Amino acid sequence: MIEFPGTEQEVRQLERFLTATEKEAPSAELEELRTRALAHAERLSNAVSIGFAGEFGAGKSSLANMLAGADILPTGPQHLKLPLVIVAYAEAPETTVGWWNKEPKVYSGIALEKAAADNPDFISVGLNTPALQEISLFDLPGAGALDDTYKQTLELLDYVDCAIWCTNGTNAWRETERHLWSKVPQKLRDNSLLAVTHADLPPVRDALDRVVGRLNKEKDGMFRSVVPIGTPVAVKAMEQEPEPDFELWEICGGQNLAEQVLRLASDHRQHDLEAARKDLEQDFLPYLEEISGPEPVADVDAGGKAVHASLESALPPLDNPILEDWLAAIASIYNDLRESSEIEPAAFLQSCQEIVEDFAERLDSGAEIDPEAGWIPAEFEKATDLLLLLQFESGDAPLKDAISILAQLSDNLAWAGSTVASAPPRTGT
Ligand SMILES: Nc1nc2c(ncn2[C@@H]2O[C@H](COP(=O)(O)OP(=O)(O)OP(=O)(O)O)[C@@H](O)[C@H]2O)c(=O)[nH]1
Ligand SMILES: [Mg+2]
Repeated sequence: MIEFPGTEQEVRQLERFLTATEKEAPSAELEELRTRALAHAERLSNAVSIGFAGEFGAGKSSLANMLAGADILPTGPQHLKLPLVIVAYAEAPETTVGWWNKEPKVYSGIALEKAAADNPDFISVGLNTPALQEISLFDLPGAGALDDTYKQTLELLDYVDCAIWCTNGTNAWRETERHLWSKVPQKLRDNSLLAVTHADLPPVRDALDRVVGRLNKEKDGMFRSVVPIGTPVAVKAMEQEPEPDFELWEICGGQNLAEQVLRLASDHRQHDLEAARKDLEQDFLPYLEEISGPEPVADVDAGGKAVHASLESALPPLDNPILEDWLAAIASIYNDLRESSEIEPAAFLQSCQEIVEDFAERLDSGAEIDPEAGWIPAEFEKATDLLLLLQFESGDAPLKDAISILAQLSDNLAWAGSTVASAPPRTGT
């Protein structure tokens, strides 16, 4: 099973950086950091796009349908003439008609024919298929050897992260295809597969080992791998009732192709994720730390005792609902810790950060604290950033720091959320 790496935490960190720096005095350095952070956030928030390209009738749409698990794209010689069609995730089925230079139009349901009549530059079909949250499919129009469609294919390939070049196994990897593919940027070629279609047809099947052997010798610098596939057979195997014919699915190449596509997309995502983490660690989070002020000067050794003391100082219960919720949230982390001796430091820090972040939002939106304590929501925001930073450090020290931060915030809430305002001195985090 290929795992698709999650991006939520990194996206949240990037958004935090972007929000926190929005109102900072502009400078060339900050501008460059923000542009970079925005690009990472966009990349990690979108599905990885896979382009299906190849000459006319090579089997692009059939293959995209197979992977989408739906008969969405028209196939065969007589089909409706379509521009680029994107199959992507949507809550409810919808069809978006798009142009490069004007506002799109949206129809509910799957309406390819109606969309094509608008003469768009591209059409996007939204389906409620969970896998499409990770991967979107770009079905390109067929490429001809010598006409404008050749240029159009190259232009559209600019929009995809990975590609599958479909070549018809009856006459695989012709000179015209090689010529077009040689113009594709190396970066995309490194993220592409060569799918040899029609592998189910007897003449292709009989010569398959020899053909794939030849293509494998040629593939270096061109494709990650060469994958034969008999698409209609793979579709039939998956449609078998009461359950798919897994043996047939494997024999016709469906299993291998699906695995290779998933691995391609997941490796691409991992690569983007690592690039974002590197920038967060080296640039964005240190910058945040700089503008959020120094780290808290807390009695680190006091550790859990500090929290204990703060709990005691919060009792007997005053009329302070936000503090009660806060203490319950912290108690739940301690319970998790007690129940599992193997809890990872990073997971503990992340739990702390999530709770602080939730309360920062709650404080921002509600009137739950003393009007005089308007500075406290900012303390929670700063603490969220600090807890993020601590996740990049090793050893026990970050855990102790995190506990001190929680203790400090408890003190703040004990004072600010109480209707009996017995104010302690205003110490910042
Ligand atoms: N036997 C067999 N037929 C296939 C295979 N792949 C596609 N076909 C058939 O080949 C024809 C063309 O397939 P499409 O999926 O429409 O090809 P396409 O590349 O999208 O074509 P254009 O969009 O017109 O360029 C259809 O009749 C498909 O049923 C395959 O692996 N095996
Ligand atoms: Mg097609």
